[in-house]
Amino acid sequence: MNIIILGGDGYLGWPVGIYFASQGYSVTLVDNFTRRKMCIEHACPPLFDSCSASERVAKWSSVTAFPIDFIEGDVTDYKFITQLVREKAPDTVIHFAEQPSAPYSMRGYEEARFTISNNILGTLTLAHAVKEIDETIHIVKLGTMGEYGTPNIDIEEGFITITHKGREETFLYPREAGSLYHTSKIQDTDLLYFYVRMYGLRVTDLMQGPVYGFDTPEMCGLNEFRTFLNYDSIFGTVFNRFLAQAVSGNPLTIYGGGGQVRGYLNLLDTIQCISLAVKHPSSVGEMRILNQFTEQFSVRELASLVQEAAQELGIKVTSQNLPNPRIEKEDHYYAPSNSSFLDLGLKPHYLTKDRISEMLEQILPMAQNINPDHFSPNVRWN
Ligand code: USQ
Repeated sequence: MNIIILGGDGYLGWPVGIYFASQGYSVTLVDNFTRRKMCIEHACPPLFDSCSASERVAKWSSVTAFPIDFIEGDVTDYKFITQLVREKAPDTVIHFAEQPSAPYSMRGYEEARFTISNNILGTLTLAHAVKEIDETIHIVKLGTMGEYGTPNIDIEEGFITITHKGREETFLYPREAGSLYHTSKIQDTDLLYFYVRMYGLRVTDLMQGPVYGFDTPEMCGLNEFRTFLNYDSIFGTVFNRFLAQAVSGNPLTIYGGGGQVRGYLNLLDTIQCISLAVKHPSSVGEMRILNQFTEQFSVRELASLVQEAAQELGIKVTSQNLPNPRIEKEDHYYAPSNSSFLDLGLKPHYLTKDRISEMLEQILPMAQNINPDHFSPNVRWN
């Protein structure tokens, strides 16, 4: 199988790429280094000093039996994408090449504009290129659980059947974003659904919750093969931030009351889910939407789990409730379904105390590199 991974230099793209390469797939990673550039621009260094993308790929290809191809390019460039898809003739294109941060998208007009244009145009460009070249190519697109928001009813996987005045119809599940980043993902889903209905594309759209973790077996514990992990308030996700705060002796930053519930998953389970989606593709003309998380926690619960695991290692960790920089519900109903991946065979790595301790131990040697100035939130929604 021949796979293109757009956004192959990112937090998820790289570990997913080396996983598929190790499984014998022919893998092409594509990236324009937006994430690296944004981190430099906003002075948000990653936890592990990763070498350049080309050095990392070259090292990978020289020490493993699974070479990877790397191409620099922009997913919003139609000429580039059509040439790439024609030349590589992939079975699957995995699309991660989006601006992934909610706080970044809410920082100001330029950031909002970049998020909306990069994300929506990237999806449009890919869908249009696939329609023109070969509509049987399976597009696996990373969406987000945040597309649904936190409604006061159960969340289905993608669609909901509504009976209205005695008639029935199935629609995309209602969406209600909490940031411009999440809004861009909603528009992506809508665009892809349009291309599926009009042109018979085959799409899997993954509604993923916040991911944590940084280590996969393919990295062999080598720093050069680590993923691009942020702990700052713009690009770091909450659990990864809590790990960095814990090992560097800083209080865990709970926004508001900490009752915000989300569906979380281990990086290893992101890889499993993507692999299951690729191995069990949607049909031609099918828009399949799968909820991608394994368990749900409130922010408060996550903080307690980290505190307990740290205590077992002899590290005392405190927490603080900061005024919430975001506009979001802090006390709400949350009941999303996630049975599809379990039915496909997902074996979740749940967040046990042992797993948290292991992650804390792995990043303890980095503690002196962590800059606590990056912990306090510096983007407010209003
Ligand atoms: N939060 C804290 N303290 C922190 C950071 C975050 O309490 O130091 C809270 C936030 O207010 C929010 C929750 O933790 O209620 C999750 O925040 P997050 O920064 O981990 O996640 P979010 O901004 O929603 O975005 C992340 C990824 C995004 C992905 C999304 C999945 O950056 O790419 O799509 O998780 S979801 O949250 O389900 O929409």
